[in-house]
Parts: sequence; C-alpha cells; structure tokens
Amino acid sequence: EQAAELGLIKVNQVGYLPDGQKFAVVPASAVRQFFLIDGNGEEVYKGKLEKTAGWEPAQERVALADFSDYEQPGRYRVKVEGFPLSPAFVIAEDVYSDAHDAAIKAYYFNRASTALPDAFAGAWARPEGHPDDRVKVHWSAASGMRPEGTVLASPKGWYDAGDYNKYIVNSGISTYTLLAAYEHFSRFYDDRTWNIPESGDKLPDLLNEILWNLDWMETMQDPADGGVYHKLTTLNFSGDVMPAEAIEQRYMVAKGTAATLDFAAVMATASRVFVKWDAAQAIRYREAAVAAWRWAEANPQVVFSNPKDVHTGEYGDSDFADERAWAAAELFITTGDQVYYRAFKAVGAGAGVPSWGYVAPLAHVSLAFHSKDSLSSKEYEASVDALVSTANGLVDRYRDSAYRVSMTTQDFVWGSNSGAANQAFILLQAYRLTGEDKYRAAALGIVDYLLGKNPMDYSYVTAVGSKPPEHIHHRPSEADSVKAPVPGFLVGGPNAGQQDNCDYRSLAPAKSYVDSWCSYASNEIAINWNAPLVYVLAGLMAD
Ligand code: G3I
Ligand code: 9MR
Repeated sequence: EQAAELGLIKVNQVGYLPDGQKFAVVPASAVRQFFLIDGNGEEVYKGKLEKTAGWEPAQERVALADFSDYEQPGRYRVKVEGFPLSPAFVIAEDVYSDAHDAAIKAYYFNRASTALPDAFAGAWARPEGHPDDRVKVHWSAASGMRPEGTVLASPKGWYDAGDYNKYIVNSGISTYTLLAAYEHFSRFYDDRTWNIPESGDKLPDLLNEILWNLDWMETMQDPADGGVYHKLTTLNFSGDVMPAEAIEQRYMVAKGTAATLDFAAVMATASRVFVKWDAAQAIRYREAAVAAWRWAEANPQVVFSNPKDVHTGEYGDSDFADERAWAAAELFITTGDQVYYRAFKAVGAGAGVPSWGYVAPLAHVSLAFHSKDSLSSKEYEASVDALVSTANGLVDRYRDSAYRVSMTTQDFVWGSNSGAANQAFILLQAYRLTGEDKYRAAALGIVDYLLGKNPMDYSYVTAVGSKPPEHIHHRPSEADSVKAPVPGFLVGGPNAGQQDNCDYRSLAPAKSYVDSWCSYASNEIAINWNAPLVYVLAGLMAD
C-alpha cells in the first residue's frame, strides 16, 4: 500500500550489456541504498542511490541506482527497502537479440498482399489481404496515359502502421533506415535469420524483408515521367477488421515532390546495396532514382494535401529542402556524379534528429559513412560535424536528466518513441565516427527508456519485457482472436497532444500514454517507428 504510493522501481525490463552503463530509476523517498539480488535472492551488489532530482517531462522526482560496474552475466532484480522488487532483467552480451529479431519480424507481420502461414506467423497466421492488383487512379492522380479510374497493380509493401494504407513518404525513411542497418552492420546481418518465407535463399533476411517494400515502391512511380504518387489508400480509414475483410476500393493518390524525392533517395540507396546480388536490379533502381530526381527538378514545389474526398493519413510537408538534400546526397554516393553533390551543397542540409518530415540528417549519415574519400576533408567534416554536434546536444541532455535519457518536454509529440529511437540512431553515428563511449552511453539510456526505464513502467515494444503494451492501435491485433497483440512493435508512446481524447491518467508529457485501442495518438504502431529501433539494437550488438 505504501509501496503503491511510492511507485515502482524502473529498469530496462530486457536488461543490460555487461560492459554498458546500468541505471535503474527509483521514485523519490528517504531510502538511500539499493541492492542487486540474483535468482536465489542473494545480494550480489550494494550501492548508494544518487540524490533525488526532478524530471520535468514526468513532473516527478526520482533517484538513480547506478550499477554500471557490475558486469557479471545473469538474471537480477533491484531491491530498495519499502518498494516492490523491480522486474527481473538479465545482464548478457546478446541481451537485445530476441528484441531485435522481434522488431524486424514485425515487418513481416505487416506485409500487404500475402497470406501469413502458420509456419512463419504462428498464432498470428492470417489469410491474404489487399492484393492491390486493381488499384484505381484517383482524380487527383490522373494524368497523361493514366486517366481517372485507370486500374493499376501496386501489390506488396508494408502496411504503414495500425492502418492498412501505404504511404511513400513514410516508407521512404523506414526503408532507408533498414537499408542503413544493412550497410553499417552487414556482418551482423549476413547470417542472421528470423523465419520468414524467404529464409534460406541467397539474400540475407533483412534484404528480403526490405525487398518486399521496394517491390511495391517501384510500382508507385509513373514510368511516363518519373513522378511518384504520394500514397495508395482507401478514401477513409477502415474499421478494426482483418486485412482480408478490409475490401474497400483502394486508390493511387496525387504525385508530390516530397514522395518523389524520398523515393529517389531510397532507390539510390537500394541500388548500391543490391548491386552485389543483382546487377540488373541495381541498374533499375538507379534509373528509377534518376527519373524521380528529374521529375522533382521540373516540379520542385508540389505540396501534397489530402484531396477533399480522401481522409486517411496525410504526411503533409511543404518544405522540401531536406528531401532534396537527402536525394541529392544518395544519388551522389551511388552514381559518383558531382552534379548531385553540387545540388546537395546548393540546397544545404541541417543537423538534428531525423523524422518522416525531416530527412536532412539522413544525408549526413550516408555521406559520413561513404564519402570520406570522395569529398574534400572540409566537405566530409561538415557532415560529420552535423552528426556529432547533434549528438553532443543529446549527450548534454542525457547527463542533465534525472532519468538519464535525452528526451525533454518538447519531444513528447505523436510518435515520441520514434523520436527517442532516432536520437539513439544519431548517437550511434557519433559513436562510430569518434569512438567516444559517451555517445553509446546516451544511446543505451534511450534503449533503457524504451524498454521500461520510464515513468509509465512500460516496455514500449509488444511481447518484449515484463510489462509490454497489450491493446495497441493495430487493426490485425484488435480484430484477430488472439489475446496477445502481434509481437515486436514499438508503440508511438507518450504524446502531450492527446489528440485521440482517450482516457489519459495524467497531463504530464512523459505520462501521456494509454495502453488502449482507443489511443491512436499514443498506442499505434508504425513502420517508421520500428526502423530506428531495429537499427539501434543491431548496432549495439554488432559493436
Ligand atoms: O512537431 C510538432 C511540434 O513542433 C509541435 O510543438 C507539436 C504541437 O502539437 O506538434 C508537432 O507535430 C506533430 C507531429 O505529428 C510530430 O511528428 C503533430 O502535432 C501531429 O499531428 C503529427 O502527427 C502525425 C499523425 O500521423 C497525424 O497526422 C504523426 O507524426 C504521424 O506519425 C502520424 O502518421 C499516421 C499516418 O497519418 C496514418 N497511418 C498511421 C500513422 C501513425 O499514427
Ligand atoms: O485508426 C486511424 C489511425 O490508424 C490513424 O493513424 C489516425 C490518424 O489520424 O486516425 C485513426 O482513425 C481515427 C480517426 O482519425 C478519427 N476517428 C477515430 C479513428 C480511430 O478509431
């Protein structure tokens, strides 16, 4: 009873790397000591709680238990007098292995245009939905050889999120982040499998999964002019039914500059990744990227907004400088053509943390990884600086934070968990580029946060940790007869906007989360949210 009032000890419910920092967060109290206990209840470690400090996003006061110097692999709990024991967690080298595999397998579960057989999907097996072989050209997309109502095939791809639509802008950053995971950690991925239908073929599973979406993306380009449609969607969001029962007519909607540039960046990246396996396919991707770039040059300011009869996700954006810089950088890296680097320099790319609407940092990620030898040292250092200076800011925030996490009050918007994961994505770039451990420490602070060391005591990934979300805003999870949600999905997370008006228990930004189907603004899942989680978990283990 007293314990309930005091709150709970928050840990990374999955666990910690032996050589990584290890923090637990303990609600403020008069107690000054903590213990680690092993599976037999034996005290294996004793430490002092660091002095209590406030954390503004949660409007609460906490103390930190730091057991970073305890490196013995095993299974433990944190004990503090007067509090319930913390959830159990492990210390192990491969501690994030299962979480990683679940997070990437989630893409398989969100595949459109295919049945998920028992052998790969287990309890979440389902019949095929959305063949997308008879998609209609919407009036907003009619042009040239494709008048309104023309029927097109545009199968495959991943459902964007908890809805069944497919959006190029959001597919762009998601697919790129997974391609970057492969480029940066190819040794980790080359022999790693997670039981998908293509497992065992010549391609690594990660590339097989990515291919499912690239196959769809290719169909979204108009071969007549290189322009790319913004989305493939129903006119309204479907109800909470299984894919096979969501049979409303789907439409190809409006070309736009953001979609076309994001497409160019992804196809350029895919071209260099796939060249090793299929040279012809790599050429096709490169040509698709170049054609898209040309369309965007001729149509530099086509802003997408929902046509009046379309009410699904908008992914609206009217500033294309970042998309242009990103596409130019990827085309430069892939083709070696200086024209694209000049285009990149002409528009310029800011620093910061990436999101679906702000992709400039992705240009720096690719340039810093690939272009040390092809750029002047000044040009190369500019990209490194953009990443490292952003990471420095995050490290400061991390060190100042009572929760040891670089999230601050203004970060708690729709999809805040992906903001966190993308902070870790940038921190790991700085870690690779400088070798300085503080960047890895701050990235681990985010992983701990996402997996349980947070004010809601949730591990924000379905089926991972001791208290994961159970009622995600994900149509298959809601509509199927399985009690547990589809595993491996990172939920959007605390969102001070609370736009869905569900039954939130707190107004504090970091507590604006409800594990309920009702909460599409805090408890939906999305392909762009899982991608940086996959990248970061792989990066921490590949290291
Ligand atoms: O960035 C601003 C911030 O500066 C401002 O202070 C704050 C105040 O409200 O808003 C922030 O913007 C928010 C933005 O997300 C942040 O990315 C917007 O309010 C918020 O409305 C916007 O939400 C988007 C949401 O669609 C609604 O349009 C999410 O980013 C986006 O991830 C989400 O995407 C949906 C698709 O439309 C449909 N499929 C599911 C998917 C996930 O929910
Ligand atoms: O279910 C929809 C979700 O997938 C979208 O991300 C979200 C974005 O606006 O919208 C959800 O649909 C809601 C609609 O916008 C408003 N009425 C309630 C719908 C959810 O039940």
